[in-house]
Amino acid sequence: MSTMKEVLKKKIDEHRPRTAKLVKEFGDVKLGDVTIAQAIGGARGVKCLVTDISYLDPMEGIRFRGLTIPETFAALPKVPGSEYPYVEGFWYLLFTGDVPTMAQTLEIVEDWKQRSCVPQYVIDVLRAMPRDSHPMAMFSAAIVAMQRDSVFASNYTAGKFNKMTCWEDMLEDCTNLMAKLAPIAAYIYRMKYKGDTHIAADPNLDMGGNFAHMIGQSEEYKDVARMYFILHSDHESGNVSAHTTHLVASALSDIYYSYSAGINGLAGPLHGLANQEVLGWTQNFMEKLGGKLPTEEELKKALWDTLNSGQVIPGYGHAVLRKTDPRYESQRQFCLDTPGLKDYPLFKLVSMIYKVTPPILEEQGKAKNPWPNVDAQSGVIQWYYGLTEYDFYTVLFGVGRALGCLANVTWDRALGYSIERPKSVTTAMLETAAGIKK
Ligand code: HAX
Repeated sequence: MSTMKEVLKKKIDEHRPRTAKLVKEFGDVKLGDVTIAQAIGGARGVKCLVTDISYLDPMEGIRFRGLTIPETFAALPKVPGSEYPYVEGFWYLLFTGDVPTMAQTLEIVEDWKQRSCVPQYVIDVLRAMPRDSHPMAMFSAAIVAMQRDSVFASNYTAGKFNKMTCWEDMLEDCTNLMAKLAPIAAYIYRMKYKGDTHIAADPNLDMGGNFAHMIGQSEEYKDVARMYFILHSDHESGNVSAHTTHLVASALSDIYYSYSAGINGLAGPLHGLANQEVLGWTQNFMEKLGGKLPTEEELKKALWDTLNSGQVIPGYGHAVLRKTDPRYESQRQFCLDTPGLKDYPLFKLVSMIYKVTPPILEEQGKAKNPWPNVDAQSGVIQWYYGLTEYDFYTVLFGVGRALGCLANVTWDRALGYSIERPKSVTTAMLETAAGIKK
């Protein structure tokens, strides 16, 4: 170990009990308007972000522009022959707060098609990366590579920045980016997992349908893609991916810098990567049992083993929610309504995990929310339709999450929100506030 690392290790070991004591014994002490627990604990519950795109109630769950998930699906124009709406119409709803007509929706469908061609240099960047790079690293690199095409950045550099109208450049960039995300994701998928063979876009399809087509999926999967992208779009602006996008954009960075950063946050196992982790955990467990379904006792043991080894149960818990995530319920309903999926062994196991896990997390007594989040259910649907490359699941999340993040930052620009800059204090200051130190 290097000298510096040794010194650092000693200091960290000395420092940790100070932080733990502050949280445990003095967490409620106020520092201005926030408590010590909030300052150390990831600003949990601090009301210092504003967004009108979506709102997350701890007990009710998400509302997109005031609409619950079932209300959203019911209100938006549907793709002909499908029970699910156009993702493009949902984009209109998030930006404007209005439910679009079919004509307004189709205008966006056409607009995205015109903008959807992925530049060759982006393909070159992807192809230059080692093939075993994580698909989220590829996705992020592809997004930031397109920064050279930012209308906002180019106008800013040319001295044409105008605080009142700069949101228009942001909207232009966001639309260009959104239109390309699903084709980029499809390219990564086919390059990495399908022998580098690619399928051209079908000009007759909407965004969700085309994504299914371009990854080589079935007709039924088109609705899965539409549902998945909408469900994963937004969860108010405090989650890591949305907040990172907002934070980076607050420095007037363009959307390519900002959303690439948001994607990097989404790639964390406590956030979007949890959907990959859930499938990994479930599959490993089933493999150990030789592919058969476990008994409840076997499952309980595996869950306790995971907790006792210091790991989290992926797909369970939430920073805001205090009940089962409605996005989980919505996907569960999809499984129950889909013949074949209802009796699918993996779905049965996921349902058993749903029954067994909350009481175990309650008994352990750490997690404030023992209920499942969106990630606990999404992988089983993908797996059923043959999309078994679970390290790709967070890319799917990233395509959907863009809908909300991009709407948010366009509004940030329109309302001239400030560069973000919370204030830091030292541990010694906290100890003084707590009365531990003079
Ligand atoms: N399994 C085991 N322990 C858990 C847990 C879980 N699923 N959820 C929370 N805890 C633990 C925390 O690790 C924490 O332990 P320490 O005190 O030892 O640090 C304690 O319970 C209190 O945590 P909390 O206040 O309930 O939860 P946080 O707001 O700190 O964290 C997380 C919220 C979602 C990160 C957390 O519940 C978690 O790690 N869940 C598992 C990973 C996961 O599913 N992530 C996806 C969340 C949804 C999402 O963002 N999707 O993208």
